[in-house]
Amino acid sequence: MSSPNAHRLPPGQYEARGWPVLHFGAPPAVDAATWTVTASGAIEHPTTWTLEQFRALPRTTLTADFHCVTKFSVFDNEWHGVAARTVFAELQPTAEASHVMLHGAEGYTTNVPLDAMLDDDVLFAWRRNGEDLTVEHGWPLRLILPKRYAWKSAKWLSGIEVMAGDRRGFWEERGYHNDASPFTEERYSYQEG
Ligand SMILES: Nc1nc2c(c(=O)[nH]1)N[C@H]1C(S)=C(S)[C@@H](COP(=O)(O)O)O[C@H]1N2
Ligand SMILES: [Mo]
Repeated sequence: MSSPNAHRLPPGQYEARGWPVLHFGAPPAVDAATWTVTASGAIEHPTTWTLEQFRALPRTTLTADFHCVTKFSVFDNEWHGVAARTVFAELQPTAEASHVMLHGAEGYTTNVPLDAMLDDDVLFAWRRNGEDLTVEHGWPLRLILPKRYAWKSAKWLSGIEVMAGDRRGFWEERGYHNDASPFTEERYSYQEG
């Protein structure tokens, strides 16, 4: 039987009921009052924000699908946060900037090309469907990068490192595809050309 969402389900994925939780290791202890996000590297304006400062940036709400490489997809999530374009307009990447390493708590990292970060559906979010994220889903701040498998959507975001060149993150070093498009099933690094 085909679901009404079959036409936008990437190959090999299924539509999940609810919203599964998935991460490596245990979620960190989160104290929102002392949480900071630090932007560094190939940018004109290195910045450390408290959460309060980050949330004072212009906010946006957008609806997007979520695709995990373990094959579950979650449709029509309404995310609320700050658009990545807004953040990078503040940071002013230098001419050499080409990629971004997102740092989550506990040493998690994932790499994304800068131009993919500047797509109009990318945001740093703390709410979904009108509710604050739970810690297990990445509170107090996570990336949402809808056009890539969800391991790129780092939870518990603590750092935005703009790089002059590419470097592989946690899963990208452990056999996952560097580009991670669900629509062309870029799951594993042995598929890289
Ligand atoms: N910091 C951090 N972020 C992470 C992960 C992780 O292990 N640590 N796992 C990723 C993976 S593989 C997926 S599928 C999504 C899952 O997000 P969810 O638990 O909100 O569904 O978080 C991603 N972000
Ligand atoms: Mo995942």
